[in-house]
Amino acid sequence: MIKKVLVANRGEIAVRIMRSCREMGIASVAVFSEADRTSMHVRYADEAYCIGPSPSNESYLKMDTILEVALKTKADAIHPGYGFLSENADFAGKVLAAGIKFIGPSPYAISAMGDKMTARELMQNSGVPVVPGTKESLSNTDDLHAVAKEIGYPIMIKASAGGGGKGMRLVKAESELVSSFNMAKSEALSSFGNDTVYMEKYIESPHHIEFQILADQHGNTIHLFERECSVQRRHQKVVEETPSPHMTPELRHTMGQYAVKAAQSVEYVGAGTIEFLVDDQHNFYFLEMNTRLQVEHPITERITGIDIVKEQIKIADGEKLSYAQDEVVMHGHAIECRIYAEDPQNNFMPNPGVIKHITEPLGLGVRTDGYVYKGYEIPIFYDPMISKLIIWAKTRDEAIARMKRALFEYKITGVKTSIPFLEKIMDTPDFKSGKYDTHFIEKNKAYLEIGEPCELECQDIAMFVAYLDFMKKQEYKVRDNVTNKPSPWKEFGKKRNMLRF
Ligand code: MV4
Repeated sequence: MIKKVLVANRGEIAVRIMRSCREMGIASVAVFSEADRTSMHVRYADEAYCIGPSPSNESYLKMDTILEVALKTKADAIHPGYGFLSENADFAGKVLAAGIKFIGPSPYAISAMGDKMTARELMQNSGVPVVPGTKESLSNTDDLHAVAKEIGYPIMIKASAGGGGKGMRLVKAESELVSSFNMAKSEALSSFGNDTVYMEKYIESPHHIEFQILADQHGNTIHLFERECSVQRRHQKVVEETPSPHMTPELRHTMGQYAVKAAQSVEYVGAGTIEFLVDDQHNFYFLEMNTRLQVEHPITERITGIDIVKEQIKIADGEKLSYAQDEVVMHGHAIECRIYAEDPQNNFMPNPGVIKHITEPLGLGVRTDGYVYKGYEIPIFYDPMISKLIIWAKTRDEAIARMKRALFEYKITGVKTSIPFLEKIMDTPDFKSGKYDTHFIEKNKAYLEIGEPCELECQDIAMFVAYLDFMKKQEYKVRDNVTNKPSPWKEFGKKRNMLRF
């Protein structure tokens, strides 16, 4: 029986995991770097141990130090969250060798899926459609031109050790082929220490649609439907939703079956995600498998009512899945917006700093998975995502309206956030109609532009006009109806309007 879980992570996902532990009567152990001494996951856990200096490679990536804490605290299991050591097969192996349960798949499944060419081969052998391309790795001596011609331009060269967009190159014409091949190879070598690359046909305007799967140790594998993740910026997801507006019941059924097949091809155990590229004709191709909990898992939880972290822990404890496939039903529509501490008006530069004020949205259908609090200083060392806003409503249109309402209520000062950018996305016609693909942000650049901050002179005029306006209205509009004190909500609104002037 798992009675104590060490969470080898930080931030919102560490808190998320500990919440399920608490509901299950399981104690949690936090590990933290020096920069995270005051972090929420440290406060939330039942015990917490410092594992080293702030840079990840001196703390959250230190396998032996984390194992030492697990052994010392007699943790029965380790949950790796996402990022950091979550897809490190050596770590999973070390955890198991120490007699501790790893809340995740086998080291074999992690390494098989971590190598993109191996994953492609496994899928082909199980009859799961993959993007047309090469079976073998490409070497300098191959006739690259003949291979590329057979696949047909445009093609993509990808690093086998890559994934998530790293080490990819688009080749539009034969003239770029050799130089792209050489660049891809050297990039792959310097990024992953492995220069194996392969070729795929380029799918022009695909949707990124992924299926959540769950598999227990008794041979049961189910899927929890899809997530549409096509709203991305530089391979970073920005908005995710389920069900996908691009999906039909028939396609969902077919892709769901292939997702289960894909997981079974590596005897997968735990929670995992099968990523597909889907084109406008509803052709779909396996892209990669993520062998961990995903950032966007809450939207699936919201439409299915299944606590994915709880299932992960039960699976690791040897229990059977709590649900058969036909017991998994979807209800309504869920959307997630990722809130980053970054400046959308300055090329999305990370904007770490102290949270001066935070008011999070509440009310029907609203969930926030975050970890920052008033007075917290966001460290510069880690991912700048500070929270996820997850909305549920009966229909997609209502979910969008509710998301806009919740984004309006979300007040953070001290650091710049992506909230204004997310509000723009919710207003974009292509998003509202559901007719968008992976080029959405690029295509709607002009629409998503947030007004430049005013020139100084312009700001002065705006300030003056706002002042006159304020003088005119303050008695009955800007004052709180009950206390007759200036209302902070209305002040917020005013400041926004001033910047738009
Ligand atoms: C592709 C592709 C088109 N054709 N492969 C980007 C992330 C990595 N997981 C794979 N990616 C892509 N692979 C072929 N053969 C287009 C992308 C791609 C993409 C995929 C999903 C979400 C956003 C994307 C943005 C640009 C490119």
